Amino acid sequence: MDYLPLPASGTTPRRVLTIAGSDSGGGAGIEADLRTIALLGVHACVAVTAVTVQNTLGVDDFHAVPVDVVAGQMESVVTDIGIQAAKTGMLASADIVATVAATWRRLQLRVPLVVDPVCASMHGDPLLAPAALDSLRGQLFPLATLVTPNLDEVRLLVGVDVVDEESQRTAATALHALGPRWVLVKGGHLRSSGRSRDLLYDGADFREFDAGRVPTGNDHGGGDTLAAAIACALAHGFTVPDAVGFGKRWVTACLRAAYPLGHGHGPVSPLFRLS
Ligand code: PXL
Repeated sequence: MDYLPLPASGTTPRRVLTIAGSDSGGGAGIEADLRTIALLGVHACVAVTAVTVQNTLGVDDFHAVPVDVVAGQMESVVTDIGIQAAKTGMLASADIVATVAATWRRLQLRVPLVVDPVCASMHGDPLLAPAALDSLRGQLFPLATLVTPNLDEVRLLVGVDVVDEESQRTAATALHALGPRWVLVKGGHLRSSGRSRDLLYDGADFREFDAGRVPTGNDHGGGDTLAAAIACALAHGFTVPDAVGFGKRWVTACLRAAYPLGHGHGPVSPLFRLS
């Protein structure tokens, strides 16, 4: 596959800020973001929102980081290091969602923002308080360059049950009305299809991104990996459709390289890049 340009040794790479939660099992969340961002030759900065107590079998607990510490991490990074793109993952609470949105506005950030509206783990463990959905829709979505919900998140956010291409378009239209510049409705959880079809919408045109489904039980961190790769491509100045195309090829390669871990679901893996 094609890759992003690598920085010459000793030169400052592009920087992406990930605003997300930590997964102690190292499969998803910030840990997945860091692997992808590093292996794409981009420098990752982080604003940790929550610390989860988690292994491959599920999330047992989490501790949300105080909102002033979340805002402080964002401000500290952008005022010194500077970023060319950002992404959000697990935001845990309505207060954290509101803080991230208010801080983004206060710092007058003009770089692309990818919002992965993480609501639950693949095991169904909640990672976002239900009361935070309003803040996500009303405060963060209008700031987003791109939102990347899976089908469960689509149902929670706009109440549309995606079962086919028509309902996928209905969902994309409803999500776009909430204010993001672009919407990517990921079809990967449509189990009936042998393909993984994601639909990108900018309020005018629908674009499809299609890949063969990779049959693996080890797909932990797939959504995080996709959004992180898209953010890296946007940091390099790609258009949103080109960045989404790149991210889709990257996550498909990471799914093919996924490995078993622990007693549950192993992670998708960008480590193939090292061989
Ligand atoms: O994959 C979504 C996700 C994001 N962030 C954290 C997670 C998960 C899924 O489990 O634990 C911290």
